[in-house]
Amino acid sequence: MMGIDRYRNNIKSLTHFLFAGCLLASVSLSAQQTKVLQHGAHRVGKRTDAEMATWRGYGLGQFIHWGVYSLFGGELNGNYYNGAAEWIRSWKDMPHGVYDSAYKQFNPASFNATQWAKMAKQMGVRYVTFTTKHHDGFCLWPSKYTDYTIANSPYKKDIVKQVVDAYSKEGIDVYLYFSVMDWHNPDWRYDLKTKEDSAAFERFKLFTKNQLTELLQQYPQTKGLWFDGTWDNSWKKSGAFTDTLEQYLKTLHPGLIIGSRFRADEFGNRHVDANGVLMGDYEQGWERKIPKTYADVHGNDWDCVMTIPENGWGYQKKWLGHWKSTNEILEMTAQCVSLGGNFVLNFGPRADGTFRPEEVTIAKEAGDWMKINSAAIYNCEYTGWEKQDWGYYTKKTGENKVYMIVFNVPVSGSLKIKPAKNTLVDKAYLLTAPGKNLSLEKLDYGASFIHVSSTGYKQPFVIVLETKEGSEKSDEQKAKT
Ligand code: 16Z
Repeated sequence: MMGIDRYRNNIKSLTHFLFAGCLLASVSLSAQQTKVLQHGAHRVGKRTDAEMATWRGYGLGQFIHWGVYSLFGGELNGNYYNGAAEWIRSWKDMPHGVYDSAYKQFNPASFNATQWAKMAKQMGVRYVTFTTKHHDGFCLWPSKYTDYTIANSPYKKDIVKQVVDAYSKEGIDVYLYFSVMDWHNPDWRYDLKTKEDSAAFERFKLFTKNQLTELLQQYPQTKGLWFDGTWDNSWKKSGAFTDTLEQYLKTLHPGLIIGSRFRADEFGNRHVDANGVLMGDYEQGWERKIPKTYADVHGNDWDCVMTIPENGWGYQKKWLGHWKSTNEILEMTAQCVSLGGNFVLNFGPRADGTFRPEEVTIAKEAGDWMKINSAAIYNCEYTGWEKQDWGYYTKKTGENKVYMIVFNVPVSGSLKIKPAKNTLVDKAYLLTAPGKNLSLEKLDYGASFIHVSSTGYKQPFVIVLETKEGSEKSDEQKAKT
């Protein structure tokens, strides 16, 4: 999806934009290769407002998948579904009648939103994305536009409200996951092939707009919406509608953050429009994968959503295959932040409202690390320094401070640093020992070594580099080649 062509297109559009001097309804206006779009991107480059700056600084987030699928945990009558547990309704062995009436047993006796929020707070996450409605169509809030909601389960109480309130109280920003694709609504269509399809989908679009309006009105603390299930032809053919709806939602809720997965342009392009420009406030394509280099993110804001097991988001009784260790998760967090993104870790609570022990342990261990090291994660950005093998650099936004998050100490114990041009390292010290400067051994080409013990580490550690502007007096012999 994110090839070099798109990168070139981005540059091209940006150039056009700069020459055009002002931004009208469509972004780029000249040249044969650039299309005039009514429903393409309405902005080139990152958002510059305070809400988006907050989003950019989060560093670490939590995702929660919870719903009717959690009752099954990937199992039906002793047999295990091979796919992701939250997709079990689509299993050939699953009678729809069985799945669609299972909500009558959804009664999470041990659900305690305050405990969830406290666990997330302890872990150090600064935003949460919560499933209000997954593909099965079951609403965890009492929507007045369908009967298939929590209000008609034995539990009855509004779960979305409890989550929004409890997390907000802990100071964690709340984002609502919403699947457009809805297997329960008879008006949902994968494609629009007949007049009847189009008529049904018109009703579905109104239903979607109503539900989203309802969510924003009932949970005004919401900072953004995380859309899913927007990849089918029916939605791709509704570019104008998706654009109008996005603008309407933002009018209703100024500052609202919506990723690139929501809408399509009038040609059915998703994420990026026909001119290669991102549609949405951040790139939402980094799902279970992380960019390797800064060039890969094309100058966009982005976050990576990640599962602990290999795949699967909802509760799965039998967690087969590899599941990530806390150190792997910390490394992914550091990698994302070093490339200017956020890292969002998914949790799939059981149907009774409790978290499995593996998730509790990871949250606890990650939180213990964050308590000591979060300075290198929060409000940090890409440094522009050449990546080294020991780990990841992050830079405190607006400050002359670079963090080295060290994961791999070489057998020599020598950590190489090579600042960007015009930057010098003034001081280096362990984040845990600010008064005690580490010595920097100067090398050629503006590089230095910091020497540390080569063994004995159980977790990544952080070295702070205080930087200043300037360049080394160049008396070194450059190689003649
Ligand atoms: C491979 O096709 C997929 C994979 C995952 C289609 C949808 C998804 C859903 C998951 O159920 C989960 O909600 C994830 C965030 N989403 C993209």
